[in-house]
Amino acid sequence: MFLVKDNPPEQGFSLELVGINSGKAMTNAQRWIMHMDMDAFFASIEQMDDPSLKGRPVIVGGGHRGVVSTCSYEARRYGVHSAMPMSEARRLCPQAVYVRPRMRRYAELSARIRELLGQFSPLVEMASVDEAYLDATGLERIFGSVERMGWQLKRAVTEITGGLTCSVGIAPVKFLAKISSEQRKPDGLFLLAPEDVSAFLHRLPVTDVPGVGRHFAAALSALGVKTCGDVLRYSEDFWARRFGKAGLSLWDRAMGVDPRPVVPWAPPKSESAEVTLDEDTLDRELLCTWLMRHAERVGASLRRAGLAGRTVTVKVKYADFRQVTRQISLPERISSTAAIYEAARTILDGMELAGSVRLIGLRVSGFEDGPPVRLSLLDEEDTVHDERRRGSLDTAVDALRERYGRNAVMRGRLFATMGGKDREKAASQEDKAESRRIRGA
Ligand code: DCP
Ligand code: MG
Repeated sequence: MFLVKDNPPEQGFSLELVGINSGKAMTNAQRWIMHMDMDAFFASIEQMDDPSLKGRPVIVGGGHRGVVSTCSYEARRYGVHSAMPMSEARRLCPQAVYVRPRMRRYAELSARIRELLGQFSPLVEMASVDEAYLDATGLERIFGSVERMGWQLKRAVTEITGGLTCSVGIAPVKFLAKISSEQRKPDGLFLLAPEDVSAFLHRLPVTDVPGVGRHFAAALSALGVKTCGDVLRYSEDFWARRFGKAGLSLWDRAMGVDPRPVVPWAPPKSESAEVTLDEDTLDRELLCTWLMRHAERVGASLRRAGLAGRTVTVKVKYADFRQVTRQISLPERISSTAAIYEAARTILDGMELAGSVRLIGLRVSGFEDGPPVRLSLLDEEDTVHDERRRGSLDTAVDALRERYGRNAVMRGRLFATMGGKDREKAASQEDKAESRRIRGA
């Protein structure tokens, strides 16, 4: 448990709490979900790390995507917001301080927060880099009340991060907890008690319900449906017939129903990358180039997550859609781009191509605990020496790419052999992977 000195919990975890989600021991207990979301996360970190930025409009963004990642609340007053083109932000708020994202620093603080949250509840779901759901059912017994738990959590987050604030929402179900955490932003706490849910929903704009996008909202507006209260003017049947699953889900939400449990984060079992080529090919050099590109992507993900794997798999799909996979298990775990590439290359070299290839993929799996070590296809001393060099090369490349964008640094092999079209394709794939990652998917 995380102990706040001046507010000690009355007791430790009791055995009863183990079965929080089993639905048995707790049938009569009020279900509580807590949602915490960091305030202007990237921008607040920049302000914390450079105190001269405090109180000033700070806009984090740029790089290859050319959009605003986020901005400080001071900049939001000028109408700047996430995903806005940087050029528009500059027009709206030319006096702001513009900062490039430092993903590694943000990830480090995110991991620290995740670890802390695990001391508040056994069920924590990191929903993105800066937000999490905690199942708080039954925990009022430990903290005095679920609201006190929320305040303690806020204080602990500030302490552990060195000064960042978050906002907390507490409600009986997930989507209401998320909406609640937005009610008192920044640095706020909002508790939606079960007896207040119905009045809260009655006024709640449907556009605030997660999952209601622009198109759905327009269709709802045409029906005169602006709030969750309006949703209930039509029958459940109507919603099912008219909008299918989305309609039923909206009806549920308008009734305050959201059965989704808090699903704790589990480490990935593997990391992979693959590409379907624009044209089928027999060219081994081109395939190797893609393996290098995959090794870079997979290696960078592994290193970011602090993982390393012993098994490397290459997947090849032929023009006639037949698919083969070949894998090797290494004596030690690897995460460096060079080691992953070497292993993949060894596999490809040993494969006879049965026709032209339409897809080539690479996967690293077999993660276990312990420090990442390397490919020992080389003898021991060389391995250590070589991997140290590889490690520092990877660190340098990761740092440069973080700072100047994914395509700022290309290994010689890629630069020499990859045509402009392929290069663009590789870049756009990485953009997609990057945005998935940022969204926390
Ligand atoms: N982010 C991003 N691109 C987006 C949205 C978000 O890079 N289109 C990043 C930057 C944010 C972080 O994710 O700091 C968290 O996203 P939030 O939506 O929680 O936004 P903030 O934490 O910045 O602000 P808020 O106080 O509104 O939560
Ligand atoms: Mg946030």
